[in-house]
Amino acid sequence: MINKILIANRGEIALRIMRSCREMGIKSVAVFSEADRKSKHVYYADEAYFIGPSPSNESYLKVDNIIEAAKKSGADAIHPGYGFLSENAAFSDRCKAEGIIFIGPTSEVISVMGDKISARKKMIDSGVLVVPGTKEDIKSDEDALRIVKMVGLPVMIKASAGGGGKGMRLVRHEKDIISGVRAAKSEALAAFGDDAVYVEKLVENPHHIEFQIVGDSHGNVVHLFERECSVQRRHQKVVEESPSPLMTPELREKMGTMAVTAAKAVNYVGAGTIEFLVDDELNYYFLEMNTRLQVEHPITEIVVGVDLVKAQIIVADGGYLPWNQQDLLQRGHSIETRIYAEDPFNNFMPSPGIIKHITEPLGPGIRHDGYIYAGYEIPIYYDPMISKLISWGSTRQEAIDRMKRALFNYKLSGVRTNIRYLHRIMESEDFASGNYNTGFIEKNADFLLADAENYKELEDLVMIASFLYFRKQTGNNDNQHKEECTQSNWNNYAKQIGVNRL
Ligand code: MV4
Repeated sequence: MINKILIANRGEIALRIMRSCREMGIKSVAVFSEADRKSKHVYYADEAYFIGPSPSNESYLKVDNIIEAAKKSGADAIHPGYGFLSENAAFSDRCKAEGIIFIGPTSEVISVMGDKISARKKMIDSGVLVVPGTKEDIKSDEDALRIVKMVGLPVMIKASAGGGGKGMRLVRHEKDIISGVRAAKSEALAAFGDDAVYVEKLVENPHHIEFQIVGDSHGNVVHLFERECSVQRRHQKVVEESPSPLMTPELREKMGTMAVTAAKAVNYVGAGTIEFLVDDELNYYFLEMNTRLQVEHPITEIVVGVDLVKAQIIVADGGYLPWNQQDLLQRGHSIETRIYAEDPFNNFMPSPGIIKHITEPLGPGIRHDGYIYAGYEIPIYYDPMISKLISWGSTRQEAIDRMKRALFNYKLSGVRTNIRYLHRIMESEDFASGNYNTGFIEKNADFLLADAENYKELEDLVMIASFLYFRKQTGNNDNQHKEECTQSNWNNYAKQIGVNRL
C-alpha cells in the first residue's frame, strides 16, 4: 500500500502530483534545491527535504540525495514527474533496489524505448508501423551511402540516443549524405556520449499526433485517444489540443489500437505516450515512445474525464486499471497553452525575475496548472515554463473562445511572458480553421509577432500600474522589495521606459 510519495520534481508538475496525492489520502514529500526554498511545491507538501545547490545536476538529478530524502521521510514510492530523472533507467533500477516503488516503467522498458534504434526494432517485430527506414545504425561512410540510397532521398538522420529533435539532420541531396551523417554522429557523441545514428525517410509537412496509453501489471492496456501537438517552436511544444482536427473516427480507431499494440509489446506498466507522424494523406508512423507523464497530459484528462496521476499511482501499487477501453470516450474539446517567462519579441530570451503581480484567469471551462505567486522569484536554473492554461469547450470553437478570454484575463507583471503570443496563435487563421501542421510556427512567424510595439507599450503600462499597486500594498516595508521600491529606483525605472512624470 502506498501511503507516502516523494515527488522528485519541482514547479507546476510537483504541485499537480501532490494534488492527486491529497485527494487519495496519500502524504506527499517535496524535495527542493537552494533556489527553490520559497517554491510553492515546498509549502504544499506535507514534508520537504533540501537536496542541494540550485543547478539541477547538483540537486534534482542527484540520485543519492533523492533516495536519502525518501528513506528519511519513509516514502513508499517516488514520482519523477517529467524531465529530470523521469526517463532514467538507472534511477528506476535504484528505486527498486532500495525497496521504493518507482511510479513509472521498469528500467528495461525505459532502456528499450530510450534507445530509438532498439525501439524501432521492437515495434517492427510487433507489427507496429514505423517510418520507413533502417533497423541498423550507420557504422561507416560506405554504410551511409548504401543505407541512404536504399531508403531513398530525402531522409532524416537521427541519433539513436536522441529523441525530441536533438541530433537530427535532414539530407535532401546525394552530395550531402556523408557530411550529414558525420555531422549527426559527432553531434550525437557530444550530446549523448553515443554516436549511433539511423536513417528514416523524410515525412513532408507532418502532423505530430500522440496517443496517451496506460497499462497495469495484470496485462491490461488502454489508450485515452490523441493529442495534436503540431504547434512547436524549435522542438518545444507551445499549444496542444484534443481531439486533433485532422482525425477521423476510422483513423483514431486504427492508431489507438496500434498504440495499445506498441505498449503491450513491452508489457508496459504506467502512463506513456506513443508519438506518431501523420502526413496529409493520413499515413501514420510510429515515431517514439515517451515513458513518462507528459506536460500536456491535462487536455486528455479534461476531454476523457480522468485523473492520469491517480491512475499512475494505482497501477504502480499493483492495482487494476480504473477503466475498460469501452468506458473511455472523448467529450468536447480541450486546448493547452504553455506560459513561458520569456520575451517573444526578443528572440524568446528567458525572462527570469520577481513576479510583482499575478491575476490568474478563472471561470467556466478553464484550468490553470501553475506554481507562481506574487513575490516569487522565477529561478534562472530551470525551464522557464511557469504555468499551463487548459480550456474546455463543448465545441472546438468554444474551447478557443475560452482560451482567448483566459489569456486576455491573465495579468502578470515583473517578468515578460509569451501570453500575447499565445493569444495571436488563437487568432491566426490557420489555427482557427484547424488546418495546420508542424510548419505552423514558421509559416505564421510574422503574424504572431506583428503587434510587438503596441504590446510592449501595454505591458509597460501594466508594469507601472502593478508596481504602484505593489508599493501601496507593501508601504515600502517589505524586505524583499524594499530596495526596488525606493523613490530613486522608481524614477530610474520610469525613465527607462520613457515615462517622466506620474
Ligand atoms: C521527422 C520528421 C520528418 N520525417 N522524421 C522532430 C522531433 C522528433 N520527435 C522528430 N521530429 C521529426 N522527425 C521524419 N522521418 C519531422 C520532424 C519534425 C517535427 C516533428 C514533430 C513536431 C515538430 C517537428 C518539427 C520539425 C521536424
